[in-house]
Parts: sequence; C-alpha cells; structure tokens
Amino acid sequence: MGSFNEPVYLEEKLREVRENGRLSYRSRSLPTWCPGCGYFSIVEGVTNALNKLGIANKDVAIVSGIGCASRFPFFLNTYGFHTLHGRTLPVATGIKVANDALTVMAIGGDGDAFAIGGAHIPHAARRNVDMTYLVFDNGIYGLTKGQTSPTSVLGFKTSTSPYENQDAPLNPLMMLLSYGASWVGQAYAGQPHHLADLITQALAHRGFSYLNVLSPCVTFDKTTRTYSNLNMQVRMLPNDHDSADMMAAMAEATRVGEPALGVYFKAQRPTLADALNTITSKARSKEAPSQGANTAKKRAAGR
Ligand SMILES: Cc1ncc(C[n+]2csc(CCOP(=O)(O)OP(=O)(O)O)c2C)c(N)n1
Ligand code: SF4
Ligand SMILES: [Mg+2]
Repeated sequence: MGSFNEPVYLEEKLREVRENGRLSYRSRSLPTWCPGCGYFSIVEGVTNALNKLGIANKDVAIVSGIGCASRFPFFLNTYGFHTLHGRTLPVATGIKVANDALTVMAIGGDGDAFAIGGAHIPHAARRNVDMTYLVFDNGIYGLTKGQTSPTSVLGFKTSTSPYENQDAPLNPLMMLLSYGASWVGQAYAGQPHHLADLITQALAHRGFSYLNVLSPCVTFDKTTRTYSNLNMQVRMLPNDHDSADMMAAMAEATRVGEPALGVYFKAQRPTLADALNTITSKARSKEAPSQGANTAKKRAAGR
C-alpha cells in the first residue's frame, strides 16, 4: 500500500478493481446515497470481504428493511430482499432455514433495527441463527429526513426533538451481548480497511454475528455523529482485550464517550440449524415427544 503522500491515479485504481474481481459483486445500480455518506464504505467493505472469502454471488442473500441503509441489496449483484420496515431478521431467518448453504446477511439502519424492528433481535441472537447482521448506526432516521432515533445522543436537536433529545440512547453492543449473540463487534465507516476486516471476520463466524457500524449521516447530522467528531472519539479495543470474556466485553461496551472498534466477543455454540437437525433426527427416529404420545393415547381412548 502506498503512503498518504503518493498520488492515486484513477486509471490504475480502475485496473486494480477490474482485475481483482471485487466488481463482480456490484450491480449496475449506483448507490443513491448522498455524497460523503458513510454507507459507501460499507458497500466497499462487503464486496472486499466476499471477494476475500471467495463466496460466489449465487451463494449470498442480502436482506434489508426500510431506510437509506436498507437500499443496500440493490447495489450488490447477489440475491436480495428489500422487506418491510423492521422485518429484516424474520425474513433472513426464514431464508437461512430454507437454504442453509446460503451466506445470509441482514442489513438495517438504527431505526429499522432498534425502533420498529427491536423485538426481533433477541430471538435471532438467542437462537444463534447463522447469519451476519450489519447495523448502519448513524444515530438518526436518514431516509425520512432527520428524525431522532433510538441511538441518537442526548441533546441532539432534530425535527422531532427541537428542544434537544432528552431520551437516553440505547447501547446496541450491550443489547446484543446480553441477548446471546455469539459474535459482537464494532467498526467505523471512516476506517474502511478495518471495517472490511471486521465484516470478513463476522461473515466467517458460524453463528449470529452482529457488527455495529458507526456511520455519519452527512446531510441531517451536522453536529453529533460527524466524521470530525468520530475521528476524535473512536479508539481500538485494547490489544489485550480477551474476546472470549463476556464481562470484559460488557465493560468495554459500557465505556461512555469513547466508542471502541474491534471484536468485543466471540464464542462457538450450536446454531439454529444444529437445533433443527437434532429435532429432525429425533422425529425420524422412534423417539417421539412424551406429550405427543399422551395426546395420541388420549385420542385412541376417545378422550
Ligand atoms: C411501517 C413504517 N413506519 C414508518 C416508515 C417510515 N420510515 C421509513 S425509513 C424510517 C427510518 C429509517 O431510519 P434508519 O433505520 O436509521 O435508516 P437510515 O435511513 O438512517 O439509514 C422510517 C421511520 C415506514 N416506511 N414504514
Ligand atoms: S440522508 Fe444521511 S444516511 Fe441517507 S444517504 Fe444521505 S447522508 Fe446517508
Ligand atoms: Mg439511521
């Protein structure tokens, strides 16, 4: 990689991109996001990660809800499903159950995830559905022109909080850790190489991986989650952070004002597919559930 002082020539960059295969993951639709939106980095991160892991386009399904973030599936040349607002996880779970061979990614904004869709997250996490959930956390409703969201900071003035937001923001990392997600990390759109690396790790994890991506909404947030503020605030998790230690992960997740980037927690445990396979093999054997046997006996006795 060249230094910051070296010029980057467009022709060279285009040749590199054409040759390394990443473009095959992009559709012909160019992103409709505002220039400077953090989401461009996430498209780049996902295409890099898929290319690095060598996952074929036909083996990927990307599911989203509604919002600027949820436009994502249009821009990738994979299977895609733009569902209803907040309903990303149930649809993604259904896809994974129907075809376990697919790499399933669920995508949403902080509003889609934690407001209208909030009640789905604990269940996908506790069941350890083998998918990656990327939340583009800009702390605002971007698509609908800048309303306060569940992750908006205290004191944020928006069209729905003209007297400054008085509601304490949710802590997505703490929520996902306590819900039982088996991989939890945080990245920042302003650090695209690190972001691509974390997306790669999240996709490679077997189980429910959650990546919170801090991302500026350059159009509707000029004061809080801006690049200049985030550049000063973010830090890397300490080198000696033990991602097998839940208490250490929670301690980092609750540190106020200095969002840390990296893998907070990871663990291996049975997935939803493992649980369903267990049920299938039990059902195929003679091992009938006891309640079912009683019901059958009662039916036979005419009760
Ligand atoms: C049932 C329903 N309620 C409300 C809306 C309006 N709406 C569309 S997107 C959105 C929030 C988007 O915010 P977020 O999920 O944070 O995504 P962003 O646009 O910031 O990427 C809302 C409230 C809707 N489309 N459907
Ligand atoms: S409104 Fe905000 S979140 Fe939506 S595309 Fe523009 S900058 Fe990005
Ligand atoms: Mg948002």
